Amino acid sequence: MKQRVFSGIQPTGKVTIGNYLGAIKNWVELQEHYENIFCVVNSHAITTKQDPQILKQHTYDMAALLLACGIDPAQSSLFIQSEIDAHPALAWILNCNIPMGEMERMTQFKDKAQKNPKNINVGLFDYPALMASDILLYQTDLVPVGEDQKQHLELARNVAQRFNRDFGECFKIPEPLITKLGARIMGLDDPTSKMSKSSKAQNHAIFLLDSPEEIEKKFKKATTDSQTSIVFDPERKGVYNLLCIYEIFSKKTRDEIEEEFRDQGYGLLKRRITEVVVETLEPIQREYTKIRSDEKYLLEVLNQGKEKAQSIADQTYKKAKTLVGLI
Ligand code: AQP
Repeated sequence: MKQRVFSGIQPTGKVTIGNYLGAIKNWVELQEHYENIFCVVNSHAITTKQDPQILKQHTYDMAALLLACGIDPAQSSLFIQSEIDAHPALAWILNCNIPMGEMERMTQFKDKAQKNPKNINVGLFDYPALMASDILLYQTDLVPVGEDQKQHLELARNVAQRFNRDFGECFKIPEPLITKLGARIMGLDDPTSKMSKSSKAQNHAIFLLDSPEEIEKKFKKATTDSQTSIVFDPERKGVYNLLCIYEIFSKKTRDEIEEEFRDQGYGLLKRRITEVVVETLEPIQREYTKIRSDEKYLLEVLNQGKEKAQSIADQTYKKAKTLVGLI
């Protein structure tokens, strides 16, 4: 029996190379080793302001893009979170078993609240309970997590352990799946902040569906510094970020890269990054256009994913409901 992996991504904007390198690429590479459940977490997306029509479109775009990146429906179930009612239903039961203090410690809420001061809603605060529900519903063994999600996974583990102790065995306790190259990609305009799909800043992110001209323009404008050497120095945030992006896309070692750019300027570095990113994204973009124009195929894949996911989710939810005495 393969171990089960669960992961999700929010359709909150156009997918960035940060999402690709930090999450999607790893999902694709891992998928043959595990039983995989991947979810477009659109219910999480509404914790920040969304235009309903655009959200709907981004949800299907995201599903098509995941397939274009290599998520294989024969190996992985892919579905849309809001299509399975057990997600918010279990989140409610979990809510009633999470102490306020534990939830208040979640640092991502503080970050997101700072970024959205006009819309600090209860859902944003409660996001980790819905995420715990997503994971626990599927009796998940492993969750691929980046640095910023570690705390949420810990909360999911805590609530599962408490629930099993207080009401009886119900949930598998999920473990983090730490991947080697889970790089955190920073904004090209500001290398001190994470590259994010919902950022509105110009030249902040490279999107997976950007044209070669857009990619070239954004890398050209990327923040560097006034030094001359091109070396992996985390203190020189702009250059370090570009080198990390180049490292993953080019699959070269750090020594090879430093050798390649010895006595060279940032112009060459930016040209080489542009080349390798354009070359990598080109087949993904071609595949995306094909999949996105075949609505029937996309809906078939999502339905098939939903059916498989629903049968597991319903079983877990029913058990949790019975254990707490709900009819
Ligand atoms: N810059 C990044 N570098 C590496 N990994 C990243 N991820 C996101 N940004 C980077 C990873 O992508 C996955 C999907 O994340 P999400 O959609 O659930 O939300 P997020 O982490 O909040 O992603 P964004 O792009 O920053 O979205 P918004 O702008 O809506 O907040 C996660 O595995 C995440 O680690």
